[in-house]
Amino acid sequence: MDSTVIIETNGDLIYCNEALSALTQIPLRQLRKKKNISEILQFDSPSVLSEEHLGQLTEASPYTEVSIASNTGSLATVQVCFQPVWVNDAKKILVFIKDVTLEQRLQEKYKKELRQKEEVIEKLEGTLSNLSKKNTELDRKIFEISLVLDIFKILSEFIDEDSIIEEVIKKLFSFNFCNIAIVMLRDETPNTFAFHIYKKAPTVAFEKTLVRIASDEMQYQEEFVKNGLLDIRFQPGLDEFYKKRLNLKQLRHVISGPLQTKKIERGAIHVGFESSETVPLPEDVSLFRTIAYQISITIESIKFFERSITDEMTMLFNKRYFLSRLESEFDKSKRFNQPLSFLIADVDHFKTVNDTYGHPAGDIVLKKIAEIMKASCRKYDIPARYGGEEFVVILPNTPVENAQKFAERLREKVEAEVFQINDKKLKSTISLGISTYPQQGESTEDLINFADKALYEAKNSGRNKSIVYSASLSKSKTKRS
Ligand code: GH3
Ligand code: MG
Ligand code: MG
Repeated sequence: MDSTVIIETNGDLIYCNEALSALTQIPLRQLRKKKNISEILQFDSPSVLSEEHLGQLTEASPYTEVSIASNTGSLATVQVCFQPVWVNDAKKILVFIKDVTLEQRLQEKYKKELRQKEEVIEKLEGTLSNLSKKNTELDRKIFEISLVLDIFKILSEFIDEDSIIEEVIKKLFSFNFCNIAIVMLRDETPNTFAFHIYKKAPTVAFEKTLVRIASDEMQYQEEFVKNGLLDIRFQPGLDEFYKKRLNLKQLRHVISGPLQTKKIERGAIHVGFESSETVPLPEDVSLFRTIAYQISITIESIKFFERSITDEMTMLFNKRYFLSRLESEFDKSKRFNQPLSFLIADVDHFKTVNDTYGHPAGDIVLKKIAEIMKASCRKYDIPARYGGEEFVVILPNTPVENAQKFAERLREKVEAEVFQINDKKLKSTISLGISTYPQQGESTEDLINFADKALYEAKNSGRNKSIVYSASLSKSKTKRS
């Protein structure tokens, strides 16, 4: 219900109804004690309530918005209309007050809810875009972790430099990390670098070409290794080098990963995309350089290990490694019930070679015999230098007949060899003793001892021979006894 107030033209209150009390929350009694309407209604412009204005009113004024005092002190907004009436020729004013606060409150409530909804939507949109960003980051992390894990697997499984590098490149290609890889390695030829160029190919893992470059053409490369990522179109020297010398005409962005550690400096691997606009990300550069560093560390430890098990002069395995392998191969043969053969070879009258041609000539003969032995072995045979001019070979899963055939082949090859020492040619022979598990020997010591006795027999019965140990030799001496 609207509030109704009757006032004199000077604003003095004559009457007000209960609705006004409800609107203002001022008890009716108190309201009726108020003298003038200006104590209840507060216009921005006081002239609205002035006697002049109200006295001149001849008809109802339009509704206008105005603040109204309340018991709580807050001001509500109402709409007010002044209507002149004449009572016994005296002009009175009827004031109609419409409560718009409810409507306004509803509107405000609605606006607030709308604002809240907008905020929720805004937050949701933020969360969504954050989620999609996180998703992209997660995809990248999964990519990096999978690639690094696969590469670590390669590094732990493969035990030679070439296989490690090629397997890693295959992996990089399969992850579409690049479609070109250039492996730059110091060559055996002095002052030369070998560039192994790998191109991703549709049917095979890669196509490979080799280009040898003299090191005085390499100044661009060194700079490159330091920088990590280069757009080679803007490196005039490098651009020409890649186009003309390496025949890579459409390569643009190249990441370089040095193959070096604090102790070794092998070269570098460069990767990129040929015939593609793909620009590597900064993360790609650091990821690749980490991979290259891991490859370098692995190669370094492989090289150290290889050196620790190799006889430097003959490049066969050394005695320490041979003894440990003999133990493990012996155990394996026992476990899998397989034959294991073993042979010792000793160069005949080697002292005479030294005495006649000199010690360096003797060395050349030993190296050549070692070469022959290595070339005659299968992948899983273990040839080693036992000491001085004595060699041994472990022949896993080999019965005695095959071991003897192998020994004879070796003996014949050495016999046939013409050793070239400067301008002189000389001939040499070897004698061999063979023992086999399980026919002979309960232990590795037995195998060595019996092969040695057989060797002694070969020497005693004329040299340039191979003899298989038999029980009849049990009483005979060993070569070194
Ligand atoms: P046999 O037929 O009985 O085996 O006669 P041999 O002269 O080979 O036997 P011996 O064991 O008396 O001589 C081995 C010689 O091998 C003695 C040693 O100086 C030589 N020798 C050992 N190691 C090396 C080496 O690394 N280089 C060279 N040049 N000679 C070596
Ligand atoms: Mg000898
Ligand atoms: Mg000897």
